[in-house]
Amino acid sequence: MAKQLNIGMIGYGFMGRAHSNGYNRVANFFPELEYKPVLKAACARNADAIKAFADTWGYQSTETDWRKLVERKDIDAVDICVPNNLHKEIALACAAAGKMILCEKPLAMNTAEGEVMCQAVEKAKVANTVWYNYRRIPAVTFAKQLIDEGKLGRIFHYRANFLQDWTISADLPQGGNGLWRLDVAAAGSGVTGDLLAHCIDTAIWLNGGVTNVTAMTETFIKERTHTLTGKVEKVGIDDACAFLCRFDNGSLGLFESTRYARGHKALYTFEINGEHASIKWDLHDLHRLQWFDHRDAGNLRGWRSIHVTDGDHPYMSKWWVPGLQIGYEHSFVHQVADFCESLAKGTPCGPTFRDALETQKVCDAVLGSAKTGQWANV
Ligand code: SOE
Repeated sequence: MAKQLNIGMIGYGFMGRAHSNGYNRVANFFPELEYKPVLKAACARNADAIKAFADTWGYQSTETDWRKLVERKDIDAVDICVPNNLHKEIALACAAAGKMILCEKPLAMNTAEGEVMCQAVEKAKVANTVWYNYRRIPAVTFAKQLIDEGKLGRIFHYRANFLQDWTISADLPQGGNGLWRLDVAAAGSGVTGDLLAHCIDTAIWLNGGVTNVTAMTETFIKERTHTLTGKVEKVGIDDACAFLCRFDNGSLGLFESTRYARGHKALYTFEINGEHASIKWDLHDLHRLQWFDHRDAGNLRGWRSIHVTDGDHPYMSKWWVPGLQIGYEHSFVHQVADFCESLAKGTPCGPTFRDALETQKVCDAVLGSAKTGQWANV
């Protein structure tokens, strides 16, 4: 019989649902796993809201004080699914209590906080991971395999975008449910930590470390009503950010993110150009990987659109039959599966806190460069 992995969830927003879905479905599709998540408790300050969430997703109990949840003897792993300004305090309490941690991205408000969190989990030797879920979309994992096999050869360029359009209205307040992402005190930054952090995590995973960056940011709407105070307050987040970088392997990077790209809801794309081949991926068409191989016969050369749904593609043998695709939510199921497998093997489940700290360092360098107008080392 599988060993129980008792989960305590803190938070109940969009990500709380995505993670809970991952815990609930993993045992059906990865029945061989030695560990099986059990939804023990969900926690939030609002007792009615968390009760409704717990009932919907199958949590056995609720708490309204996260410290109580962290102290509970029947919790093995805590899922930190709250705004970024609470990650550090909760993670330190979890490490002190010997709890494993699955932390929503970005790891922290900044590198300094992230470093303290890394030291705490490493000292306590508790398993930890950060939910940079896009690594586990099969087409993205497949890109990683192709790169690691050397199929692209030397890499020259890495290009990524994450475009949305949901904050264009000046009437949108900052702060409170969901909209804490617009409040610098809760989020730490805007699109850099929220969206580009995903692109940076994938880029470091696929193409290695970033050496230095030069960036620009803009805040288009300078003041918004704050939901918590009711007052019109200065907006401290970056609405848009673009940066150039050099990777440690000598390749050049170009990244852009905004929440003001009318018509784009969650357009995360990347393109990598290597000596022999190029790859492209697009979150709006997430089950496909575009591949161009210069080694093909000249008269057959062209972009191939690989439908990443076959049994020999990453994770796909766990799902339906070849040709039937999966979606966004499955990336979370995969991360839970990999976390459980890592526990059984006693190996880290990437991105660990230490891996995610690298992304945080790039974000800090980007924001620093945007302020000074100078190149910044990572
Ligand atoms: C913001 O809109 C957001 O929900 C991010 O917070 C998520 O990390 C991203 O995956 C989708 O967009």
